Amino acid sequence: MTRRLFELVGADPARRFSPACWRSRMALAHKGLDAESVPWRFTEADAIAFAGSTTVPVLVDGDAVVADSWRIAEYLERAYPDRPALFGGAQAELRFLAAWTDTVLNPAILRFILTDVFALLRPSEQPYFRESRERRFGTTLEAVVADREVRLPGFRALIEPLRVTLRAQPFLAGDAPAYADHIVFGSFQWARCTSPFPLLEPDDPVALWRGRMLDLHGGLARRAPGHPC
Ligand SMILES: N[C@@H](CCC(=O)N[C@@H](CS)C(=O)NCC(=O)O)C(=O)O
Repeated sequence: MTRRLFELVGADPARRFSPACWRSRMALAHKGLDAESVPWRFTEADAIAFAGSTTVPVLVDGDAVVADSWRIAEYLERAYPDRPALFGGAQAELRFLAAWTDTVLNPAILRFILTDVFALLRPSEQPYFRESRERRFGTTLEAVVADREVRLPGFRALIEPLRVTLRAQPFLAGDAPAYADHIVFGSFQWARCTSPFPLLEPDDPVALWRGRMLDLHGGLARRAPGHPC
């Protein structure tokens, strides 16, 4: 297969857990495209240097090399215009959703799953992860997650806009899923693939939507190694 997607893994190459990589994996599936998964680890900067990137996802599609999940979605929309649309004319508005997810939702989720992510990494990667994340948070990984039970109601309140939207319609994009859903789903799939911590009540409209997303494309995301939810 000439199409390859570099996806973040830890010790287990089958456990793909990056939120940004899941956006791209779901975007590919949305377009009806498969891509060989190339497992990539935090300490393997050299392996993606050809793409001019230090982060994944990186998509190689024939001669095209595209890094960054947003750029990958734009590329797929441009290269495969006859396949189901990702943006549906809402590309400009979706920038806000992506920015909210990157700067509000993902940092909030990370404070619940940080030590669980650490535990999934190879021993050789753990020092990089611990040092870089402890520098970012200004404290230990363990201290970041220590009060997660106490913070749970605050997290559930934070995602009220998702809940309100999903009470009114089955998907963030409307009646059918599209890139709006893949953006946010990547974050909940990141949590599911790394941590047993229950972020959502089972009857939360966001949890019910997550279940619908897990079922898409023959259960592509549900089959991925993760925790039941
Ligand atoms: N804006 C980028 C973010 C990519 C990103 O931060 N990827 C993470 C994995 S989710 C990564 O590769 N991190 C490498 C590191 O922290 O060293 C995108 O959406 O593609």
